Amino acid sequence: MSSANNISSNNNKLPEWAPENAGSEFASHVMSGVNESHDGMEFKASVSTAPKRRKLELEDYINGILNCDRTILSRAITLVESNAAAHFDLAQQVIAGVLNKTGKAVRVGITGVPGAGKSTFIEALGSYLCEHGHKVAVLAVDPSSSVTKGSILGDKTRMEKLARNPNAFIRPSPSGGTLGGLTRKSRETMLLCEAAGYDVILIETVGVGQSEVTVRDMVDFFMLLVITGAGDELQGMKKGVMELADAIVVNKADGNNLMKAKTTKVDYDRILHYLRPATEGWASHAYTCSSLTGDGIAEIWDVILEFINNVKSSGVYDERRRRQILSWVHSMIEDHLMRSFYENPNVKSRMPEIEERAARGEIAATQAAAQLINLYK
Ligand SMILES: Nc1nc2c(ncn2[C@@H]2O[C@H](COP(=O)(O)OP(=O)(O)O)[C@@H](O)[C@H]2O)c(=O)[nH]1
Ligand SMILES: [Mg+2]
Repeated sequence: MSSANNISSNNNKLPEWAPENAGSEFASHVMSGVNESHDGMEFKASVSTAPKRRKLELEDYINGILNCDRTILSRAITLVESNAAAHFDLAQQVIAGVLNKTGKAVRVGITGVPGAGKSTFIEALGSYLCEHGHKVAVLAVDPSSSVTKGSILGDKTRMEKLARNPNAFIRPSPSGGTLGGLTRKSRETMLLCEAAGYDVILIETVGVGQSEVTVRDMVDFFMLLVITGAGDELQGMKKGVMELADAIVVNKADGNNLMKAKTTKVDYDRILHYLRPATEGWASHAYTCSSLTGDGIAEIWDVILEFINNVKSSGVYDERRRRQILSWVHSMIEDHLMRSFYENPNVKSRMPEIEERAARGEIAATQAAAQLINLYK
């Protein structure tokens, strides 16, 4: 969509979120058109010098992912994130082709208010895990990203070290679309990363209502990251969010803040004691850590491992994974039906008029809904 005169300056432009040492696999190539009054057949000079991206076939995607070719993994994720109907079928075939290699990773969700230190925490935990032989994929679910350009984009600086680690793969939040659409994309991205051999998936989400519930429904272990001294002690934290958490981690337990963080931890522990547990058979506790110094990071990973062992042996793990798949199926059906309803031409053309009559009180809301549904049927 760029205008003709800035096309050439766009060649090889790296997106903002690409790792610092990223190569051309992150570049977007824009081919310049033929300028001369010519049929374009013989004139070579106007053709971009950038190597042409080979079109990948289904097999290329599948083999590339299974061999952990990061360039191909990135392109498969782009395919999954595409809103183009033409890409959907191929994306689904790719997923089907690697599905039996998925599901083995430890899936961890991390939420908290902006500034709590989620990205810094992920950098610290992710680096620790890479040092200990794991392969870590970092994803984000951020429904606000289409408006604010995404919090994880600014995180490039926070995750600098991790982004350079060959055993880490960081993918920013897909932009645009409904929360339902973002959820599908994130779930499918997670599966592709697992098939590529990433054995720990860390999913960051901003604490804005529905997205916590969404991520809770994608992961095994869900963690709430909090800080001390942000106004009132519990930062207006909703009980509902705490009830989703398998652990509450008081971050920034360092320097002058260390003692306060320890007190805050005790406060949270007391509250957790009275809440319904997020996971059957697991008592959620509060912990402290510093993502800056690394203090407490290893202990939190130990808690996650203990949790996984615990739920695997009790059967809660399998049961949750099963439920998550079913809720995924249902949410895709709902998404599909909603779209097909609102895009139905009959519904579309009569909707404004029927809505208006309902709004003016000429017909009951129930009647309006029934009329529209009949038009759809
Ligand atoms: N002192 C201290 N600062 C931290 C810690 N973790 C994060 N920060 C700082 O808090 C700010 C917000 O961190 P960020 O990771 O972007 O938070 P996010 O919005 O939750 O992802 C940054 O300036 C970080 O350097 C920590 O453990 N200790
Ligand atoms: Mg962040």
